[in-house]
Amino acid sequence: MIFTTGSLLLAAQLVAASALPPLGYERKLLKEALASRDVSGISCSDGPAPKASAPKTNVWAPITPNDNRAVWDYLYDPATGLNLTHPDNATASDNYVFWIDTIHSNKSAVLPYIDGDGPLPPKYARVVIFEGGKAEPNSQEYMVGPLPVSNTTTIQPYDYPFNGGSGGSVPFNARYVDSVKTALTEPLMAELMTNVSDITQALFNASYLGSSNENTTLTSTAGTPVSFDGTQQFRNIMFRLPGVASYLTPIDFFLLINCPGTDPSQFSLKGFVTGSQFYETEEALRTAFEAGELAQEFEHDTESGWPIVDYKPELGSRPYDDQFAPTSIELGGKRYAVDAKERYVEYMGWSWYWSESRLYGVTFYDIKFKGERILYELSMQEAMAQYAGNQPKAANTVYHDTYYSLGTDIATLIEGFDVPLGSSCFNISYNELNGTTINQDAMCIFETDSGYPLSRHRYGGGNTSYPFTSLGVVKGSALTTRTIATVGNYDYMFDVSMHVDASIEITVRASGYLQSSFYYPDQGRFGPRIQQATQGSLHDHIINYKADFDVLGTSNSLQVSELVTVNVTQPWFPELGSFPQMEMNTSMMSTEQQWNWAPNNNAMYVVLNQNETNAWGEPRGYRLVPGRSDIHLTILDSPWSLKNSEFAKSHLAVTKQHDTEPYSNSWQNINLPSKPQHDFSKFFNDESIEQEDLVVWFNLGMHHYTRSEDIPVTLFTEAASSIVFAPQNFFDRAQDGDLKNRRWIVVDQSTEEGALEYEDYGVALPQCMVAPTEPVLEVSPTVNYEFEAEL
Ligand SMILES: *[C@@H]1O[C@H](CO)[C@@H](O)[C@H](O)[C@H]1NC(C)=O
Ligand SMILES: *[C@@H]1O[C@H](CO)[C@@H](O)[C@H](O)[C@H]1NC(C)=O
Ligand SMILES: *[C@@H]1O[C@H](CO)[C@@H](O)[C@H](O)[C@H]1NC(C)=O
Ligand SMILES: *[C@@H]1O[C@H](CO)[C@@H](O)[C@H](O)[C@H]1NC(C)=O
Ligand SMILES: *[C@@H]1O[C@H](CO)[C@@H](O)[C@H](O)[C@H]1NC(C)=O
Ligand SMILES: *[C@@H]1O[C@H](CO)[C@@H](O)[C@H](O)[C@H]1NC(C)=O
Ligand SMILES: *[C@@H]1O[C@H](CO)[C@@H](O)[C@H](O)[C@H]1NC(C)=O
Ligand SMILES: *[C@@H]1O[C@H](CO)[C@@H](O)[C@H](O)[C@H]1NC(C)=O
Ligand SMILES: *[C@@H]1O[C@H](CO)[C@@H](O)[C@H](O)[C@H]1NC(C)=O
Ligand SMILES: *[C@@H]1O[C@H](CO)[C@@H](O)[C@H](O)[C@H]1NC(C)=O
Ligand SMILES: *[C@@H]1O[C@H](CO)[C@@H](O)[C@H](O)[C@H]1NC(C)=O
Ligand SMILES: *[C@@H]1O[C@H](CO)[C@@H](O)[C@H](O)[C@H]1NC(C)=O
Ligand SMILES: [Cu+2]
Repeated sequence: MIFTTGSLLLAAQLVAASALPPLGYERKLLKEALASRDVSGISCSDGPAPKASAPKTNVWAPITPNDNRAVWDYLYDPATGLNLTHPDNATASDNYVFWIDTIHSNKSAVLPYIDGDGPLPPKYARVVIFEGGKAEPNSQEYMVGPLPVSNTTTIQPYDYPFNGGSGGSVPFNARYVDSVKTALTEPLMAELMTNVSDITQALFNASYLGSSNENTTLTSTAGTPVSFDGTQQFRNIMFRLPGVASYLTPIDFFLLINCPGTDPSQFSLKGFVTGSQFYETEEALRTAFEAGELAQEFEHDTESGWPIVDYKPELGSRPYDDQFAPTSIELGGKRYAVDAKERYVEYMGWSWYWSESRLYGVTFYDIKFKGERILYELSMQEAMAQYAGNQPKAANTVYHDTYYSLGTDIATLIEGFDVPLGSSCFNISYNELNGTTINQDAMCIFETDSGYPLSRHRYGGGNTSYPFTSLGVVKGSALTTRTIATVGNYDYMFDVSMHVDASIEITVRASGYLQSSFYYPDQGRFGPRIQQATQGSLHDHIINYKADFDVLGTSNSLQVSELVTVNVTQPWFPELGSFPQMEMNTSMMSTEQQWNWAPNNNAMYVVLNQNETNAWGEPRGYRLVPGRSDIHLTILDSPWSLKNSEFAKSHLAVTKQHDTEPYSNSWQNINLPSKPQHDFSKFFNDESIEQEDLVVWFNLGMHHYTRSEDIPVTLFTEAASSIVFAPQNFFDRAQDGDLKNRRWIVVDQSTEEGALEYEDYGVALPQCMVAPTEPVLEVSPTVNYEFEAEL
């Protein structure tokens, strides 16, 4: 059977393609495949989603490309007095724009607009200017608006979202290490490594002579943090064999330098590390080398192609694997409607808006079910990773991926593989200088079968007083919005799924290359050997999210129902005397706090509105249901993640919503562990959270216990984490009764032939999936099957 020819063609082409395609290759294939798609009535899933019409303008939308260009020109107009240099020509001692994004709109300005006839809130650009030209060089964030640029537009420091004491300002030593700063450190690095190239050549048959030297045979990498409090800057540089998978072929050689400020003459060597020894000078290293103390026992296999994600025939073959694997297809056509212009979706009672940004990727707003608001905002806030190891790179590495503008790394999804055939895909854009870069088809929306029925029950049987067997079963389906951000080595897959029973599931998965270590036989405590000369480095992933609940308005409380064991006596069990039973100890959390899931899940957490009750008088709410791998950071007092990563240190947190607290982290916080620009723990100042506007912050993630199956890349099946928000007395009953995708079957067993009633509510398997040239598939669910056995 042929479903969507173009997609299958695309799939086949991609499987055939080996190695890493040049940038834009998938996009080209996708275009060609879509253009050649045979749409002659073969597939029910052809055709775009029906058009929805958003009730309001999307107030969270990213600033437009025109606004970006106008802001750029406005900033670069000498009249502003910003004294900016174009980035192409900038040195560390110049002022230049680093990036432009969109300012988070104040909720206090948005609600009157979306819920009433308040004015459309003004739009502002978020601008980062690297100000090396100042007497005290720094990086400063600004808000520029209102937009579009007019004579009322102003530029003001964007200070209010950051609580560390310096607002939107970050000291020069802690700002993002861009190509300008890297260029300053490169000469020292090249000279130091050239001076020891005879040693690296002898030990590793490779050397680093400078990034652009034709004879350089090593790549270098240095992570974050590069500073503790902005008064110093260092780089702990690891060297690797080059290639597509250089992350997996590090060598046992590290260069540590100090490089504070803008003046390279102040930069210096801190030392070299190899064989788990620290050499403060070239001389010390050379002495050890000449004494024969630096022999290398293991060597990377650079020949056999093991690190590449292509077909590996040496693993054998599996029966039937030459057939196309089962796939999810929207046979009856799409069951959701989209307003692409306003970034608005409607699905089975749900509605929401989305936006996108350079820092946070795709974010969700005004999530309603059957017209009632559940969440005002749902957004990923930070993707963090912290490593461990007895070598300077692993021991030092903490990543906050907003630092790398995670939203710019969200690229084209491959239909049929990354997302089901026929998914609705949308471009994701970001601003770069005065232009806007489009990542085509980088966010996809698709509905899938849940893989299990939503609900079912079979009742009766036998020839008794109820001589029938009845069975009701409801189909489970969900609409998922998916993006994948490839931030350097890792591919993070972000899913938000709206289920038809009014629950929301948020899932993050990780694949891609491990940041690995050279293999040290005596250091299995940091992970196993996973290749000839590679050790998988132990690390944590913590993905922080913001869930601004508005359960029927902004007056919400957080109810805790703890399971407790109590001794009871019951007069009808005199023989037991006192015996233990469980019951719920229910209370409202009174103040803002960070807390963890209860051991054995012995507590239920519900965000509810005490003033809104269902038909049974119960307060209407949404429960936080733990999913898979709900963890927090293991180390709570590491010098590398001391006070800049407080968001990662508990499973959950709840705060009162403030316009001045839109983010849990700051994207440049990573380089300020002991003097944070923004300290999440300061959110918790004992404000009351009873019938207030609440924000729940939660972490997903994984303790990455590395394994040889992380070669070539980590597998999404295991590296996954999730949470569910499920209605808890929000309705009067389950939200499955009104779904017609169900069957109701009754067999009358009082008669010999077992007369059958089979109700499909008019929703049958469509016939149009069959290609005209293929034999017609006989499926007609409304006929009376002979039911002989029990159902
Ligand atoms: C960079 O500087 C050169 C020399 O001053 C100048 O000609 C050029 O226009 C500048 N480039 C940009 C993008 O401003
Ligand atoms: C403007 O910036 C340059 C560096 O790009 C600096 O040398 C100069 O002093 C600055 N001018 C003023 C007026 O601040
Ligand atoms: C948001 O609210 C804060 C606090 O009232 C205010 O300082 C800021 O200017 C507002 N931001 C925008 C974008 O309107
Ligand atoms: C701003 O521009 C508008 C129209 O473009 C004009 O009417 C108004 O006088 C201007 N205001 C100022 C302060 O220049
Ligand atoms: C590199 O070696 C040369 C020659 O020995 C020496 O003069 C120079 O100081 C060394 N460079 C560094 C950065 O140590
Ligand atoms: C050393 O590396 C070169 C390429 O840089 C390679 O041609 C040569 O075979 C290598 N030697 C050994 C002994 O591996
Ligand atoms: C690279 O090595 C070759 C062969 O040793 C040499 O001729 C050439 O000058 C080297 N290039 C550089 C930039 O050092
Ligand atoms: C962006 O700036 C460059 C100069 O740096 C200019 O050549 C180009 O036309 C500008 N693009 C737009 C869309 O304004
Ligand atoms: C998506 O991006 C492609 C390529 O840049 C462009 O041709 C297309 O018009 C964009 N689609 C929308 C809906 O903007
Ligand atoms: C229940 O009674 C048992 C036996 O007297 C006692 O050990 C236990 O502590 C009691 N548990 C509670 C929760 O009171
Ligand atoms: C919520 O309920 C309390 C007590 O029943 C009442 O005092 C309060 O006015 C109500 N608030 C709202 C916003 O309805
Ligand atoms: C149930 O009872 C009816 C009437 O007594 C009988 O005809 C029938 O065969 C029985 N059915 C089964 C499944 O035993
Ligand atoms: Cu990992």
